[in-house]
Amino acid sequence: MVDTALKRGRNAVVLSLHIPEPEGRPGDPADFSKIKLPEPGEVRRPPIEVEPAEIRDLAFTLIRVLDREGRAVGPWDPRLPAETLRQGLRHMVLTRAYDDRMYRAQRQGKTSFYMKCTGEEAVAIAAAQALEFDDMCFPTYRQQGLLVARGYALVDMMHQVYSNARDPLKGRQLPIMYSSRQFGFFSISGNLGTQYGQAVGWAMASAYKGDSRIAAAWIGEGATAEGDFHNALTFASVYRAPVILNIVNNQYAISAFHGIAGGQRSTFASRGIGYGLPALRVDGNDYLAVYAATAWAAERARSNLGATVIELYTYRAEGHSTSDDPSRYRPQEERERWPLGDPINRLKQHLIAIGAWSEAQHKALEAECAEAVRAALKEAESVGTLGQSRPSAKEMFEDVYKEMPWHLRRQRQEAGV
Ligand SMILES: Cc1ncc(C[n+]2csc(CCOP(=O)(O)OP(=O)(O)O)c2C)c(N)n1
Repeated sequence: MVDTALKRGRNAVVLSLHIPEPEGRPGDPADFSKIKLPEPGEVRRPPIEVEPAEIRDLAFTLIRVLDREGRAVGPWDPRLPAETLRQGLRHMVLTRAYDDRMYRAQRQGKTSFYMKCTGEEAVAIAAAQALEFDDMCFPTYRQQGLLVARGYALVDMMHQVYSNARDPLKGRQLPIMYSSRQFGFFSISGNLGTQYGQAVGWAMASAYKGDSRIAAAWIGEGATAEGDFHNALTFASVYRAPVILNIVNNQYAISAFHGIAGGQRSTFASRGIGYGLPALRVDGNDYLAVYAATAWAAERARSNLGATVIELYTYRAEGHSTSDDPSRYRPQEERERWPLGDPINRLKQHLIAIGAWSEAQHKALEAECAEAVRAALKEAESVGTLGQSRPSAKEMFEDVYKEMPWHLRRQRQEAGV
């Protein structure tokens, strides 16, 4: 037997683990000075036929379109009509108003749980607008903006959050875990990462059937540490699945900063490189950049060129959920210091810069969205909030078995429903 102690010698280095540390803790100044930002318009836009190996650098930079003055610059400017931009702005303002109101409803004891997407609205909304309505979305709990942009009724979202008698999901999901086949919104899963494999599988099936629809999936940067993420990328790459694989890097996974998922070692976009996938890193608070990158990836997918990984670089402006208090683990003024600003303010500023919007119109839009939320809430609460109203008990026996087994028939009889 070899004496390993002897082989190593006396001066062997004592092994230690590296534990990533965030830049700041509560009480520290918010410091984003280490973030290197290319200028807006600086990053090239390759043709969709490009070989992934030729664009590896795009996984380490940041595609930006909007500059500080609100101008759209560079090759990624999607040159959208003002009407599309105004629609995007409306969807974002409405999503924020909905989130604010439902957060308050939770604090008032009307539901058990709520999650906002504040500061990340462009991620879902610009993508929804760049995709076709019948493309299939596999979201996380932070892409409620997809439903809003696709025109799903706010009141139905509220019924779901309240699990009341009109809950479209009949009380079978946690609040905010929406699902709508009709609106191409796959059931949100509480188990992080599962949607990635499902999206790739759905996209493979679409190609296998000779369909024309593509899939898009979203995952948080924290959940990229799950095996599901890596399995999905393998299949997406091998079979050139028509799917867009979005990674929403909002810097935090509850209280764990991005470094715990590997964000200090490399960019999240760069994970695509190992799988031979094209990977773009995009300013997620820049509505135009998100739209342009999604459109690029969608065109690739529709041309049988396969999957694209997109890291959307953004910031979770508020708590993870109503069960979280970010002041316990991050510096206070981070939100104000985030170098890429707020997606709503930036699109608003752009529309004003091109003469297609005004402060007065913006105020009116905010009031209109607040009113739409208020009216929907009134309707939802007339049915009932959590526990005041519930789906009929007989629902729990339905939709699982084609032929109800004898023991369930008996239980149903015993329950008298
Ligand atoms: C498989 C699994 N592991 C852990 C959790 C608990 N959990 C819920 S949300 C969350 C953080 C996810 O962070 P991230 O993926 O970055 O997305 P974000 O919430 O920031 O949008 C964790 C750890 C879970 N729901 N499922």
